[in-house]
Amino acid sequence: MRLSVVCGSIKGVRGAPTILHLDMDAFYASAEQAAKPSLRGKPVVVGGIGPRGVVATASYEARVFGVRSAMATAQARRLCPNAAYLTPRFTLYRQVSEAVMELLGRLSPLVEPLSLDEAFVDLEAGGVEPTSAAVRAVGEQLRRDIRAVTGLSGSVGLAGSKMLAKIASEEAKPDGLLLIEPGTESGLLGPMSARVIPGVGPATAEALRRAGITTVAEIGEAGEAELVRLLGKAHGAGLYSMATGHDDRPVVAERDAKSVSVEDTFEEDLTDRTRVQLEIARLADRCVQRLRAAGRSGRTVVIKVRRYDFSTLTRSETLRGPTDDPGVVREAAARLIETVDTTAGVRLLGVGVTGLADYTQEDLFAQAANEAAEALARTPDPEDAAAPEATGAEPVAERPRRWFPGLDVRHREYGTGWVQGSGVGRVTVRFEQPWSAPGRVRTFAVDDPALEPGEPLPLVGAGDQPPGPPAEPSSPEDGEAGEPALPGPSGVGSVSP
Ligand code: TTP
Ligand code: MG
Ligand code: MG
Repeated sequence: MRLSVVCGSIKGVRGAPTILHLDMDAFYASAEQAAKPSLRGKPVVVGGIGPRGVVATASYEARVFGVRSAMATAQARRLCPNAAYLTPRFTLYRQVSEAVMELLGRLSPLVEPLSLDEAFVDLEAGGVEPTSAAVRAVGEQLRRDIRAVTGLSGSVGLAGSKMLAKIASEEAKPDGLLLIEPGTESGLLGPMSARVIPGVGPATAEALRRAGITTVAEIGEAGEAELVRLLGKAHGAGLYSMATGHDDRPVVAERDAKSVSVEDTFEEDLTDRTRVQLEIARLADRCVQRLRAAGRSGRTVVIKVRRYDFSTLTRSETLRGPTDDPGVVREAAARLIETVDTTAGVRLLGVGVTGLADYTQEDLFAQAANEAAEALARTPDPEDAAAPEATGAEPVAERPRRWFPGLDVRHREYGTGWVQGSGVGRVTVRFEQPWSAPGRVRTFAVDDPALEPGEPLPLVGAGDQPPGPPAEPSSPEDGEAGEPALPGPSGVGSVSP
């Protein structure tokens, strides 16, 4: 059996390619190259720089050497020893992300961010004429606007469904646009790896491969019954319908999100039970902060635990009614973590609330019962700067200043620059700005009083801004090192549908 297609078009897909998917190219690394003229055109790796660090992303120049997201930084260093290894600067990435999302918001009221660098936009809801020519023009203009406002490139996919639009932007990378003309979907998709279908991870791909299925076309040809037999009812049926293009998932604006979650990866595995409980309580509080910020409440509390061996599990508990009470969420999360064996070590913990509602049915009994516990458990400072974070940049608040590579600095005499490296009591700084020519390097003692942490400089629109002498001093706590969870494609620290 072939794909369920007539003349190559697919059911469950719009007649016009009015769903736009944008994804920024090598996002963190491109932002670093835009900020640091000496790194343009060179391999750059952004991520945890500690011994247990993991690569967040690599510039396309570093990818040539095989460096990839989620790879151990130690392995990346072996593959590409000459790359610049930089600590993430989330403040900057968030600023760029906000500017990009603002541009998307001008196209349509229906914008669904998936991560800092990625979103779906429903152009039809934005009143764009549903023709290929019109949506292509909007996509090209968007790419120019993003370049002008942020200095960075993003790739755009345009298609009649979310799945196809995302595949299109991936195909268009880097710095491109691909529009999938209605009617050509199955021809394009058929030969692609089954892995392009959402929900086909390594395990599913392996199960399919053992049954001789490696391409999207072969999923369609296998038929629904065979897929259900291989993968179970829900997964098999869902996969079959995606692979045959039945993807009518709507673009959902952020306010309609179905869950809120936060998570933290720890630089060192947690083995101490009390510490695990404390971190879960902290995450529950942060999760509720996000929930409240979104004006929502939820009924199901979920925890996520990734163990030392990367095995990941979730546990959930559904309450009698929706809540946004930190005590209730913290209690549920505490009960859930009790059911998980963490003795061998925990890499990552997460807390989420799903089943969101716009209102709160106050659970007065639970609230009363939890008041005392809440008072006990409340940490003096919920934004505790000692909270671990995802990248290997360790907290600096209570220790002597450490100069992580990539971070901004100001020197009383030489102005603004960034840390190129440090060790044996010395720190090397390159003095350059986003708008300057590649700058010179100078070395200082780590405790040089003329040197202090700086702020990210704007990437564009500051051409006439002189590097200037330092203004007011900023404390290390303002830097990236105390940032919370890394927002990423996995929904880390994000509001996700
Ligand atoms: P991606 O969009 O997946 O990757 P990218 O933008 O770096 O490169 P591409 O051109 O292929 O889109 O992720 C966006 C950012 O999210 C990325 O720059 C860094 C961060 N990230 C992580 O921190 N960890 C990860 O495992 C991944 C995949 C991304
Ligand atoms: Mg990207
Ligand atoms: Mg992305």
